[in-house]
Amino acid sequence: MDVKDRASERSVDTASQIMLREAERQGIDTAWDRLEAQQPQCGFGELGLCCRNCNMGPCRIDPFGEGPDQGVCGATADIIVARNLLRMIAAGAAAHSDHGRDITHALLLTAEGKSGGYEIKDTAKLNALAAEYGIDTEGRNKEEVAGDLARAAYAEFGNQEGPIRFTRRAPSKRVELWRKLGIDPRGVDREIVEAMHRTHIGVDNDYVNLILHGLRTALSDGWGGSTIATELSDVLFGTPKPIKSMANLGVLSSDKVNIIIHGHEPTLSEMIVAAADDADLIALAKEKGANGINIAGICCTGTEVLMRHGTPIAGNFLQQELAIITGAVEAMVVDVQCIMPALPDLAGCFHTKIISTSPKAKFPGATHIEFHEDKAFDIAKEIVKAAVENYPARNAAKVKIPDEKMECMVGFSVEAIVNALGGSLDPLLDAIKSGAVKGVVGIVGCNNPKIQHDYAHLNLVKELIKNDVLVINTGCNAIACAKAGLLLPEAADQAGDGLKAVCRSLGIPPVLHMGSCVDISRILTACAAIANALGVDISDLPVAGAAPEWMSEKAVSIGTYVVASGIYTVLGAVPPVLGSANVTALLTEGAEDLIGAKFAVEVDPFKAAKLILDHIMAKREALGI
Ligand code: CUV
Ligand code: SF4
Repeated sequence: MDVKDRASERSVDTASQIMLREAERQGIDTAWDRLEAQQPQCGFGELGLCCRNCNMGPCRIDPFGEGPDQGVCGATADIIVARNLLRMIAAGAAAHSDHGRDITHALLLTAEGKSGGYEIKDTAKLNALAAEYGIDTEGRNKEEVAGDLARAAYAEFGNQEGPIRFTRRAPSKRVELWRKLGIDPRGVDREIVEAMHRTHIGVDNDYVNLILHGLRTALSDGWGGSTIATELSDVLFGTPKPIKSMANLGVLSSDKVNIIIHGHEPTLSEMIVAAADDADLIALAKEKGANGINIAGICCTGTEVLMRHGTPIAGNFLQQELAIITGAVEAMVVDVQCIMPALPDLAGCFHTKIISTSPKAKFPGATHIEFHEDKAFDIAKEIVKAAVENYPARNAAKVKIPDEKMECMVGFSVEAIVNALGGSLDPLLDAIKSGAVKGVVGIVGCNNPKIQHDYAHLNLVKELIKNDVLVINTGCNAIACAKAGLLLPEAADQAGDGLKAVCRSLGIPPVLHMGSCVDISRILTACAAIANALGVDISDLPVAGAAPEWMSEKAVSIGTYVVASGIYTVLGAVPPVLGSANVTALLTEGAEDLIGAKFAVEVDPFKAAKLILDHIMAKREALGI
């Protein structure tokens, strides 16, 4: 196969195709090549049938019924598959929630006057959250209130009993159902510890009981750790409002110092963006022959500063390696999550410095400049300085920046959506009732080289808006849509007549960018508000979720809390559960009776759109609209 064909088979994104051809020309391997080298991937793993939970194993179950049907301890396919899934949920919930905890810590330091440069940016949100937590605001300054809020949220991570605050945004019917099933979540730390306990050899051996705890653990992430991450980030950095920016690798500059921020926690990216404005550092950049400092993001941390500052976004998950191959990146600054361990070796082929910053995430071969919130701005300046000083090492002959970038409009927090609607959700509810908007679908999640890059994301989104479904999105789906021009009011031209008219009258895109992965909490909050306004449960709404190209354990936690919240969810990549017919049936059928929503798996985005549209029409009919 020639080089051109391979690149266009791997991605639908022109900028990525250009860089994939460049990688091939230079003999550089990327995730796509490493996926090929992994073929055939382990069939037991694919089905979820291998267990390493004790040292009598590893054990595996023969899916064809010819080999053993139990592990050494007697664990069956049902037990092994359910335990493995629960561990994936626990890991994903841990990632989101540890992020939330770090934000809480930063808010606490800021409230106590001990942070290195943060300030409380959104007092209105602070007061609204304080009211939710029953914290007194009368006659107190914002630091006092924020201190109490941060301490209350901090304590909830380890909440042994009782509800966690933000779960009570959900309709009372939903909360009742969680209680009845015994899955109303406690603190996320407790749920994760219990998940690890239950999956230890010889503890929980009932697949239904295991999966139920999976729902509870995921709920403690979605309505707990993730919502805390979102809400406290808004207090500290400002609640996003619609703002325009640019997306794709073409945002890299040919004559400025390019710094890419990649990872997740805005505590770091906010400060890097601020430090890049520092007059001394800009002067230093000029002294080194550059025309200034250009910051661009990858993945979720890029999204955080994209929606709050309009910082351009260079790409989504599968573009992290491609960005380095442009030869134009002085530093890629990383913190935690979704950062490929392949980066330092790859950067070694160029002048790019990989700068790791988190004590939790070190990368052999990277430069480690440890970031601490109490000295945030000073450390950020040190990091930016290291990047600037690397500019003279750039080899102009190796620079190849694809001339591809697209304008986008981002930052539709729930508050911003309500604002765009003129102060209440009513115009959206009316549009849904009249059928101008058939329903609302949240499309989220990663890229996965098993699926042509961005293909499933874009086609599912286009198919839905064409059928008058309003799409809200986060994470790597949002970045895919940004690059394709779908996050612009003009994209309403691609929508059906009903949605087109609504978008035109409000001046909004048919695809609303709600933020990073932890901001799927915004989608939960929006669904809860809509359900409460209509006096129904979330599971009654004409809404759905989808993760067309997911890969991370975080996505498993997300999908699970979305379903546990009553939202039908279609996955575009097959999760490792097919080894158990019982677990598969529970997730894709039985869950409906249990919690009013279920999973579906559909790799083809056009068929996935059809499943979602059928679901939405059925929900509309049941509501009598
Ligand atoms: Ni947190 S989890 S690849 S960056 S959406 Fe993107 Fe989003 Fe998945 Fe990671
Ligand atoms: Fe094997 Fe059971 Fe140990 Fe798993 S827990 S490795 S199935 S003996």
